[in-house]
Amino acid sequence: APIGVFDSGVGGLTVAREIMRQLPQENIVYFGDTARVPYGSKSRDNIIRFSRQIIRFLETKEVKAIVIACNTASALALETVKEETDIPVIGVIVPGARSAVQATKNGIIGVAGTEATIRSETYTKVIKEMKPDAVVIGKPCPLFVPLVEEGFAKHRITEEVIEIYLSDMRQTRIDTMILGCTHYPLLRSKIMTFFGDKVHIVNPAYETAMDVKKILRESGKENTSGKAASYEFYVSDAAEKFTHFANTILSYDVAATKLVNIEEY
Ligand code: DGN
Repeated sequence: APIGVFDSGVGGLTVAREIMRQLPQENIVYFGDTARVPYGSKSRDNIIRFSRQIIRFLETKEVKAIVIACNTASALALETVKEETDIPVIGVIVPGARSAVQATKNGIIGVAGTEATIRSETYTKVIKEMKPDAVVIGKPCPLFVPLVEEGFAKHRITEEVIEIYLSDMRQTRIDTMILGCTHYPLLRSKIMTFFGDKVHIVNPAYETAMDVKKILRESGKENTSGKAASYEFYVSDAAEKFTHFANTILSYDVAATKLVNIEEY
């Protein structure tokens, strides 16, 4: 059985990529909700409704585990939707928070994410459960998403936007910074340059893939068939644009992406 991975669009491919790297034998069914992206500016009720529909769709693909690659959906919907299915559902927030708590020395942690993720304060709550004396400084950076999607990740305009959003954070004493949105790992090198080497940068995708590995191992559900893994990609709109973007970030060749009417689920 495959692992289901979903996101509001293309960004979750950074998480899928990490699962491909760390679990090269596992099949993946990816769903990107390109018709309804961005989630970062939507209400909690809609993010829960979208996540439910996608989980129902992934259930028809008989997935053995579901990874919510989207930070916004992990922050607002995970707790609700995981109670509604027997399939293990893994979000990116707990793994990202754990990695930051392990890395920080002074306990001051920065989180960049969408409006909805930061407003929900889910990262703050989860970090404080692990480390009650931690100080968490959140910053919404909504323009990062379209910059990445429009191919401006390496452009100097992105450096300016990084400076505008993150200058205040640089004035604080954070020693660890969570890239709390699927797209931000694609800006990692520019963000690292901006902060310099005193700040440790956390990519939650990496820890999430480790968690998936652990859960499959503990439940005896690892794929041991020895066959090469297969990957399927579904979206709710603009399949060709998705395929093109996927091919810029995955080393695997995405030949075609299928369209799904997600409102039917
Ligand atoms: N995938 C979203 C996230 O990780 O929060 C970012 C894209 C969006 O929906 N705004």
